[in-house]
Amino acid sequence: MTQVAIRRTATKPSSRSEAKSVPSAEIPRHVGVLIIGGGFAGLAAAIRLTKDGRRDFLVIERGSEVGGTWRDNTYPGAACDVPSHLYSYSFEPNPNWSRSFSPQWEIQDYLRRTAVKYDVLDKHLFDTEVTSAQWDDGAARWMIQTTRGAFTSDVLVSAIGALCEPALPDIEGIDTFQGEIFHSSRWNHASELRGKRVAIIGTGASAVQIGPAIADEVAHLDVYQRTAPWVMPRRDRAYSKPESLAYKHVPGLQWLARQAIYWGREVLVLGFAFQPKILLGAQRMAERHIQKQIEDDELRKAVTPNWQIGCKRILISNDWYPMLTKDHVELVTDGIAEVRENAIVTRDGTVREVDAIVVATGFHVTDSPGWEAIKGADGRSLGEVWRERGQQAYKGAAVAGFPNMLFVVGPNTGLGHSSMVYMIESHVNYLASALEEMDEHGLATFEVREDRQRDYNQNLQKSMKQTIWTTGGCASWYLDAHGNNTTLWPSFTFLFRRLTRTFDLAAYRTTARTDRSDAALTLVREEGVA
Ligand code: N01
Repeated sequence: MTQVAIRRTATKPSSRSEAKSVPSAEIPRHVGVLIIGGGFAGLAAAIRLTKDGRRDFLVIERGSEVGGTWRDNTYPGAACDVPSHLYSYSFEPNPNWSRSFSPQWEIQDYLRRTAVKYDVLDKHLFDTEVTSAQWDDGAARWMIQTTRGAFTSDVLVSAIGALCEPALPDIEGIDTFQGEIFHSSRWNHASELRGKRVAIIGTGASAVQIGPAIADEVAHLDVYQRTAPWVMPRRDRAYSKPESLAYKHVPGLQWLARQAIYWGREVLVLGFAFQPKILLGAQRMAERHIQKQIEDDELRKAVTPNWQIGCKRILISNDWYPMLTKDHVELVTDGIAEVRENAIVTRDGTVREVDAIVVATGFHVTDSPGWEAIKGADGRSLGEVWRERGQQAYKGAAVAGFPNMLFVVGPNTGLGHSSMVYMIESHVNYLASALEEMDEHGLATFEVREDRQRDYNQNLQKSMKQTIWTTGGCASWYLDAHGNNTTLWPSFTFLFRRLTRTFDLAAYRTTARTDRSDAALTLVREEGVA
């Protein structure tokens, strides 16, 4: 089997944030906190540290500007499927969202403006990749190698995110394809699809946005569907000028809108996590969406999933089904057997000639190659540790064996129903609280206790058993190689907020600085402080 290479061409250069980052002459080689990743999570952490008066930090970002997944996913039709009044920072409401579900460029622009406004760009090192991060127990520091030299830090923050490493299909002959081929998150804007025969592999959240956006331009479109997704109507609309003005000038109005969206979505947790039967109403609605938009019985059958709604991410689109009914669009449900120089061949032997292939096959979520680079106290990488027992952390934030390291949204912090920005801000609270505790108690190191991590994850996996993601009869990227859901938070998000409000020192082993002014850090092992 062969694999297609990742094409890294997608990012459109930024007008604003590229202009500013750490001046080369002033790059610090040791910082208090080193943050990997400058997406929604890394930026939130940088802003919080700055607000707390901590300027001894650095954000290392492999892209050329802030934005992470919103910088990378520039494919046609890219937009958020969580309303923007909720999918934005609580401390930075934006009254000017153009519509309820903002397009990618608008979110990216929001992130650029926010980074400028909170004056954190001079703490970012762009176009720099972390190649390894190793905990040094003797020095009580992280030793970080990057493509721009070595750094050390007291605390390491992983704000890498789950949807950044494209998963490429392992299909026979795919690397022999002679036409254009690229992953949805690495869109090649130099490529001209107009008038071409195009194939999309995959029918997930990315594909249902890409398909309708390119269908009318291309000569022919083949959509390769392995598993039919549930698709609901997209209740999107443009905001009027008076509405935006009201959001801007009426105190509390935007906050109220945000609260209404938040609680409207939080109710869904009852169905996802506690009583999946509640979601059957939503499934009937999705079935009616198919009936209304597709007349052909064969096609209706082909797009109707055989698993319960909610088991995988629920997609929203008003133009996916109408697109599939167009004469020049074909939904291919037979599996792909091989790719040739100019064609895709399905298992039934049909050869479909194609000029370009869009690979919309998702991301490495539970097996990210990024975890291989981070090595803990015993020299083993996160990848090695997590391959053994599945990816897990205490409160999604800390991993035993990896001292002084916190995630901003790690394992089991993902959501299927609401805004990840809410989870990000919860974890940023936890990080800020950890740094306060370190200061207050004069700590050199903290490391979560193995038993606390184990108990936390056992309870979490117990809750997971009753969720729709386990009982809904589907295979999804939420599950890892052991069959456990190590990606989603299985409860109400306000409970996660409460859980991460303060750093609970009792769950950690700590060491104190005997002499806080001593740079060499003489360490005294303690058995917990709180
Ligand atoms: O990826 P996916 P995505 N041969 O993993 C198929 C977020 N997101 O990029 O279902 C053939 O969902 C796979 O088939 P199957 C959001 O959280 C948000 O679309 O595994 N097909 C599936 O159909 C989302 O969940 C937004 O059987 C193969 C598709 O490829 C996450 O990103 C927009 C295959 C992959 O779907 C990922 O979405 C976009 C193979 N070898 C993304 N391998 C918004 O906010 C995989 N597939 C709007």
